[in-house]
Amino acid sequence: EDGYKLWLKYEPVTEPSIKAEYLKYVAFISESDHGEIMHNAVQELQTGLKSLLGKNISVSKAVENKSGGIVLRLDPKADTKQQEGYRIQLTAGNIVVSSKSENGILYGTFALLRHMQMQLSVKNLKMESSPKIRYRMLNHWDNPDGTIERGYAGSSLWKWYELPERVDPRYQDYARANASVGINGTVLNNVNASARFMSQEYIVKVAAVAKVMRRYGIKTYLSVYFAAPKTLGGLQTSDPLDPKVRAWWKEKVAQIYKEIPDFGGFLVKANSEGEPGPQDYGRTHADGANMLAEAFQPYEGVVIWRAFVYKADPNADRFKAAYEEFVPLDGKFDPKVIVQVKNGPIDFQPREPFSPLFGNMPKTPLGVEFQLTQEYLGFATHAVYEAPIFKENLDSDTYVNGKGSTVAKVVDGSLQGYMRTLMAGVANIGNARNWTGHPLAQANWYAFGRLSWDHTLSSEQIAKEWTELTLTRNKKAQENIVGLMLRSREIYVDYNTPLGLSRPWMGVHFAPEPWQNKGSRPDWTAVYYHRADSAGLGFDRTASGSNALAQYRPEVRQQWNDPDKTPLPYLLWFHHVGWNKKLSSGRTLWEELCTHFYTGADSVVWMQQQWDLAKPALDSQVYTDVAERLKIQRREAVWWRDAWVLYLQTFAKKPIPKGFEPPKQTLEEVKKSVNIYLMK
Ligand code: BDP
Repeated sequence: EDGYKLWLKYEPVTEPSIKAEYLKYVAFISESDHGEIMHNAVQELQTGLKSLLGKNISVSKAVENKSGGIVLRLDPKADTKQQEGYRIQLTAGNIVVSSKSENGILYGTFALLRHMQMQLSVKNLKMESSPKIRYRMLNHWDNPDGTIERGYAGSSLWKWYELPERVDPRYQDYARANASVGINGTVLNNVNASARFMSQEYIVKVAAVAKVMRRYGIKTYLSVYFAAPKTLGGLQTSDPLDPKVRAWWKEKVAQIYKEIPDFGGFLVKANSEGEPGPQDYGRTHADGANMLAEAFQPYEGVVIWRAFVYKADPNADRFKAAYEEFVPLDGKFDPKVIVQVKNGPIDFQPREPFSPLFGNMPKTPLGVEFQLTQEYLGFATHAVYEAPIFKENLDSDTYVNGKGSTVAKVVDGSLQGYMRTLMAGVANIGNARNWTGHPLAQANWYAFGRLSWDHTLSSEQIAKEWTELTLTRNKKAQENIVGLMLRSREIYVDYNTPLGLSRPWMGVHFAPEPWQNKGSRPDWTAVYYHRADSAGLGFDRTASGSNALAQYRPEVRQQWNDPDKTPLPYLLWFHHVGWNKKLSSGRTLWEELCTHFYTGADSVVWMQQQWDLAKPALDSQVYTDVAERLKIQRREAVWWRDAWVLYLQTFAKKPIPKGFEPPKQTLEEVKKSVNIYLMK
């Protein structure tokens, strides 16, 4: 078992009574239309049922009076909330999957197969489901040379040098996997974009990939390099208000649609971390986005404009940057623009408060961007199940329209009436045989897809499903693994950034460097974020500090404004707290920090135990792979803990509290080992 099949393993049904139930519906598969997507739904059913039940099932066109089969019924009047929604129920002795669209039929088919893989009864089968979000997409940070920015699972799936003639069969498996969890869009290239993708040479390569995606209801998007009119087009400028520049983009978009008639649109990172943008010409983000939106007017495509911006101002709080730049632009964006906001105000940290932009741009559709790839979560060696990160963010209450104004309701459009709704996940996929490097990281791809379809699902429910579909049907083993998954994020936070710490690294985002104090700009150091000094630790974001809290509604501010009342997981996000201060736990800050660092690192041993308990029910290759990675995780957790406590001790000037064994290495020794990772 090499993990290639992901959650689509379709292992034979073993429950005799369930198998008997399913066998009542294998006389035929009927399809009412011949579109490519429908055709793939039929194929998926055939493959799935062959494997689940050992039956070859043939396709029949007409169903009149026939029973005992599975009917895929495309019906403009189907009783679903959304175009892409589906309904599955028993009708006249058949299992009928109906939808207004072929895409919906495909999603319904995968839902039915999921149900069967979990060996659930079909006696009273009745499922209706519609996506809560319209654009459910992956963002690949893949470069044209095959490398992946912040990718830890091999090289890019996209083989640009082989395209368009050779189309790797793996693209289809990628598309299947995405469709099976409801994902309907993919951005193929890095947000730090190469202008190459706007050339005719590359557009035809992209078109060849898009052709595969289309058959699974997935639209293809590209990240664009804002200065392309100059670098690729040979114009004097890329100023968005220049008529020649506007004409260039119009022509470019038309050229793309000629090759890719269902092209999804552009994703843009502009004036962020050195990328070019409209501000290079004294224009605003809205000017830039609207120029591109104009080029998309004749088509269905959209412009997704990222709000990930911050300036090199030594006195600024990076936390506030996106809000300060974007809120004044509310109402100025073309309706075809969606602003894509990272879940937190800084940058995909293991725990962040929600971005204050959510809810505060009522006239602009805001999408949320999560990071699946584990840039700040231990790369591919640490097991971190991310659904709790996504859920924590989505369930946060912004209070913008009173209690219950959650981020989820902003993002799904129900709170402020956006039609164009978006959830994006920075992909954790590469060409590793098992797709994600760490076998358990597959669950993050799965969870993202399921939540983009329905954000009300719980982390636990998704973990259970994934474990059952992917790892084992043994209930006891599932409990061990699901337990491990559900605690994994908090354990990681404990040994990495407890109590609201963030960014203990700069260089590689892996080797701990909380002491790092040199950078080309203040917010590219670690000390900028934790602000340790002889008095205490943490970033004062109340009125006495940066006052970032003022960007939230009073009800939210109130939760985080008073250091005595701020929940401990958020404490150091908002307060500079004295080392001796007694916290709500009864411990001083120093004691509390040590407790988290030590408990976190020790809990990895617990994770190892849980994994070992499941061993008899697991495939041996998968067992060993994860067991070995957990060993690395344990070693590195201790390393990170030691780096932090030894460094913070130089400020706190206190012994390691009783009950915890002091680190076996000195601070100098840890620094030396970290430096190895930073060498060229
Ligand atoms: C940061 C990553 C950087 C990305 C950037 C972004 O370190 O590689 O380009 O996010 O999202 O976290 O644009």
